[in-house]
Amino acid sequence: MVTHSKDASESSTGVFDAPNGERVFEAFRRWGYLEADLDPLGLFGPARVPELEIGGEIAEQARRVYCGTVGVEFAHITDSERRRWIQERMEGPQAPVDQPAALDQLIRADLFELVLQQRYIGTKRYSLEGVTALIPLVDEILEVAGQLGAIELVMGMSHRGRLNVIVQVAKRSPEEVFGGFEDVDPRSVLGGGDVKYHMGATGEYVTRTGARVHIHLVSNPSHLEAVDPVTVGRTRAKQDRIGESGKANHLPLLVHGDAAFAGQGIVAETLNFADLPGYTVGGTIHVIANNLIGFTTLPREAHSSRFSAEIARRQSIPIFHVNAEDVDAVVRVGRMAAEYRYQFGSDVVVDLIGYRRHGHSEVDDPTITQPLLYRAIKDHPPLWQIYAEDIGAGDVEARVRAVREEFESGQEKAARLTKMPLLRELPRYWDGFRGGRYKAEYEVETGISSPALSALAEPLTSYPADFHIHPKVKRLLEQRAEMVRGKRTVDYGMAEALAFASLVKSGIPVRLSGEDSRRGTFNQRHAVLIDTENEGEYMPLAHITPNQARCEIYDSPLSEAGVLGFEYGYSRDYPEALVLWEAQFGDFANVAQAVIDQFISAGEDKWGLLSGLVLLLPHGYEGQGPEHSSARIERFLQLAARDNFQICQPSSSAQYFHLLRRQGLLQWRKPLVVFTPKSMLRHPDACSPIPDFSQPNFLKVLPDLEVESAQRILLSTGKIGHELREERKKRKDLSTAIVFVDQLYPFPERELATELKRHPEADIVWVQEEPANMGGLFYMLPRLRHIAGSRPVLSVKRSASASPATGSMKAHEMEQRALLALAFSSSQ
Ligand SMILES: Cc1ncc(C[n+]2csc(CCOP(=O)(O)OP(=O)(O)O)c2C)c(N)n1
Ligand SMILES: [Mg+2]
Repeated sequence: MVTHSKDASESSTGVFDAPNGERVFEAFRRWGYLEADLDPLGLFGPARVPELEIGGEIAEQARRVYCGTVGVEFAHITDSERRRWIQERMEGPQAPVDQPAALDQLIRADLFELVLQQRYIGTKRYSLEGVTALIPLVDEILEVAGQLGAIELVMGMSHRGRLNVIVQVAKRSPEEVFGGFEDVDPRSVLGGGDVKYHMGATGEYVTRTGARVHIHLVSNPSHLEAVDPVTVGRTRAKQDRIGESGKANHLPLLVHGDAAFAGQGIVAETLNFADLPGYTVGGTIHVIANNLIGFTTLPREAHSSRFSAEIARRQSIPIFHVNAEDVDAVVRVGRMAAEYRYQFGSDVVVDLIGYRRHGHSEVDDPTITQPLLYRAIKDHPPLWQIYAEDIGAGDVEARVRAVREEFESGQEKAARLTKMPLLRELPRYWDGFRGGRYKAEYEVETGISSPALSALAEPLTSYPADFHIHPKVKRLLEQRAEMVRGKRTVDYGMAEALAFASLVKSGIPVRLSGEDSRRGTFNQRHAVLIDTENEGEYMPLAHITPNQARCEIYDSPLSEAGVLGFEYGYSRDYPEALVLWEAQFGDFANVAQAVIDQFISAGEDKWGLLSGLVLLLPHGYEGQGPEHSSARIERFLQLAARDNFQICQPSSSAQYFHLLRRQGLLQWRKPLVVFTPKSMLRHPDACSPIPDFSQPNFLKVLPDLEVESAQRILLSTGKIGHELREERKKRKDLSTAIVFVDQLYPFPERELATELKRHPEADIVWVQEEPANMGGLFYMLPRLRHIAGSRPVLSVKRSASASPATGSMKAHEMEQRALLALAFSSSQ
């Protein structure tokens, strides 16, 4: 069991009865980390591993390598070359460490916290003390990465030590960070902004060999680990911008808390991106700033594994546990981790095990919950003192005094600041894009002439002569060709393909990902054709014109929070691209609620950061049950304020086409939530004739020009509007106008007012499929009443309900009939 070699498994006396050198080493390579000396306070005692009860000189040698202050888990890595690489690094000669530099970093890191503590008593800063070795660790990673081609470190981390990292790694001046504590001019951020330990920062790091590495610390919310996929997505976009050398140039580094790493599922989702073609970044370096506590919770209650890092073991990647008080070992692990990442394009985990000097924050008293632990910590010297003694640095007091004075004078300067310092610069590719309030002047024409549409349809419906096409797909492509020739109306699948094709043709890249998005959940997209003989792939959208922009469509892993976070991140660093995430059904978007709430809806307000991400959320009541009916329109409407995003439900394929093009073409960069159809994808009422694609614009409100001076106006959005039209036809009703609200937010007040004026005598009725406590009702009624003046505004909806829809198809149909009947008759 220790080795896979023949003699070991067949030995009748057992592996350990007759140890030879190799077998002994194998045992330590596999189990050594369990007996390693990893905890500075000795509270996390080593495990006893019977397999390692071996005597002799060789065992002692192996023990020195694998049970010292570094414990590496690598026996689970499937590729023997990678295992050998780690083995050689661990067992071979150790690289020298620049000890004076490391000492200086520790002094700076600890003193920074000390000055903050003394000057801003009673404020939270989430001190790094206890894991200050993070700074020399990251320094070494940067040192290596700088030599191997990195021009930027994209870093995601939470609260712990963040301010310290901004000064020691991003190299912002202490004065700028202290400025955040001064809370200068609060009026400038009334109702917006964010706390100082969430704001992003950028800076320049110059390595000891003179390489310059840009540091980008990503803005993050309090929601632990939510920033992980965002950071990886941002990195991927930066890499894609560069092309070939991107993966070497932009290195992602995630710093995790130990409790959060073990507890938050989004960590697993992010780790899972590592080798997926649509998501890989050539390796992320993960560092767990492991203080063996999460707020007041100890590891034994935080994870069912010995180490918080174990979730990473499902992947074929190494985990280096290292005692945060052996600084030389920490630096060496930093070197190995960075070299490994560059050598194999792999993720790697560094578990930096230390302690937490103060309470969770500095206003928290940890002696209430961990009295003994904090008694021990109280007398424990800071790391720079221990290290200075270890390396015989002699008198460091002068250096400590100088650093302290530097920080104190920075603090004094900060106290005189009159404006809150901004710690980051935006990359140039954001030049020219706008956020803030919507202005009509931003609008662009989105229509395309018929000949131009035909020119796009040709490559969209073609494939190489030797491609073995599936008969159903062949038929579909023939139909799509007929749509553009005007023989049949255009469905949503083709409308979307035309929108994407037109954008890539004009140089705007398109990236779409979601579960089963290449074919499409509803068999509607077929963006990638599969050869029936050899499963070869052909993507027509990649063959529109020779110098077109990139079009990428990926089947995502089965994750919402992770994937949506990734795509949000991607959109942050590729504003020129149309970036879309598609939910399998709109319901599932709530699995990513934290990404929606914390980033997509609030990112601009909190951090001034824009995104043009599109969410495609299939929505509609079709009798499929409580799930698969609602994308929760109400939730998005509740989040909408100050034009933070756009919420639309295009009622026809041409409207969908114009909406997508508009999002790709507008300078105004705002997230776009689109409620997309399911049964209506090919429904004749929602399919548009080709001339509609040449109309100039997306219409926020679709007027009803069939009826004049109506007695009743039914306002609705999405599928129900089409059902209302059908019902009207059945009833031969000539006095009811049906108006589609295709853009719910920003509220199309002017357009709706025009429609209400068109029928001045009519009753106004908002009709929705959703129950009374859901859908657009709460949002629409006050707004409609505002523009309706003295005219009554009624509503028709399902009864309020705890779940979105009934589980019975029959009940659904009855409800739907009742809704339609009420829409034409109700007077309440
Ligand atoms: C998703 C989420 N749940 C809960 C919290 C509240 N919270 C903030 S810090 C913290 C403890 C974090 O422990 P750990 O991950 O070990 O990091 P540390 O603070 O020890 O560095 C908790 C529970 C949060 N911020 N995010
Ligand atoms: Mg912790």
